[in-house]
Amino acid sequence: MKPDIIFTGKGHAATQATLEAEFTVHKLFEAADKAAFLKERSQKVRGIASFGHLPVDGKLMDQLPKVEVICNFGVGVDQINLDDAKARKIIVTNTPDVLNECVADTALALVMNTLRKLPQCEAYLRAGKWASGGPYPLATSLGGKTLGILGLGRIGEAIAKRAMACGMKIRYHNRNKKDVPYPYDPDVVTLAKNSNVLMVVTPGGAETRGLVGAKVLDALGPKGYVCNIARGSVIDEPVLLRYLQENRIAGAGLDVFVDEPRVPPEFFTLENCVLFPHVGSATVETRKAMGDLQIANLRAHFSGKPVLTRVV
Ligand code: 8YV
Repeated sequence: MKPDIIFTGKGHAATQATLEAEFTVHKLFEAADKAAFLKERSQKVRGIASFGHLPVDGKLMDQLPKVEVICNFGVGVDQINLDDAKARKIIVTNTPDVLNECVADTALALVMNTLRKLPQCEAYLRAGKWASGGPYPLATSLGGKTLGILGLGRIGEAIAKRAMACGMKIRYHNRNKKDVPYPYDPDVVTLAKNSNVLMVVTPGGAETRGLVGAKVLDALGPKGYVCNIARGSVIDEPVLLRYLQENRIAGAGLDVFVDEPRVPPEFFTLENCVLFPHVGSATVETRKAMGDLQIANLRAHFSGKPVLTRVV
């Protein structure tokens, strides 16, 4: 008998196809009446494969009391209430490590594009302005600048390596000092003060909500840049928008937003920011690796083995 699992969102197609072959899949995201959908399946669903932003909280867990495991597609599990899962003895897994290099590539691209304004340069050329308006205004070099990494985990370390190859210096702030060759700052305001570019890599969720707000942006100052590869929620988005509009910081590079895929349209007309549609891990290779890990976790659990990458 195939175990019954729920898909919370439309996700990686090949991963979902494999899961559909091995499990009896119920697509919550397609249900018009979600409460009725869950009620009908409440006694048979034993697992959740989470894709995307739909909150997986105590309310959902209580509607599916037979759930034993939640396997997320993605390293960030901020949409899953881990305390609620723990209280119900539900195992949660994610897809760490397999995306580190890819996300770090995107992070470096954000820094480079934000300081050098390369997307804006290209738009200038495509708009036919080069011949009429002359060269695009000079941008800012990466070399010699300090990249302050907020959240020096495995992805942060991969970003540091890349930034150093471009001649940047690295500092960081984490809750705890690590055994790494980079200077540590005791809080995020100090990190911002000591950095030219602040790179947000810290996980999303209640603990980091709005961590980068006015005080941090003031510390960064009018020549400072902020880049975010983590979660939109870590930055106070309305404050950031105002600081960009008023040139109170030099620029921002954003791969993530508070209410994705909706982005406040006021960002679209600003010259001092570079915007990516959450493509940190978005390559064929990396998404396959993430899907394989999610599948492996589900297979392990339902064949009575320990899961591979347990969060709680
Ligand atoms: C993906 C991510 O965009 O792993 C994460 O936490 O944010 C990204 O890699 C996401 O998981 C895909 O739905």
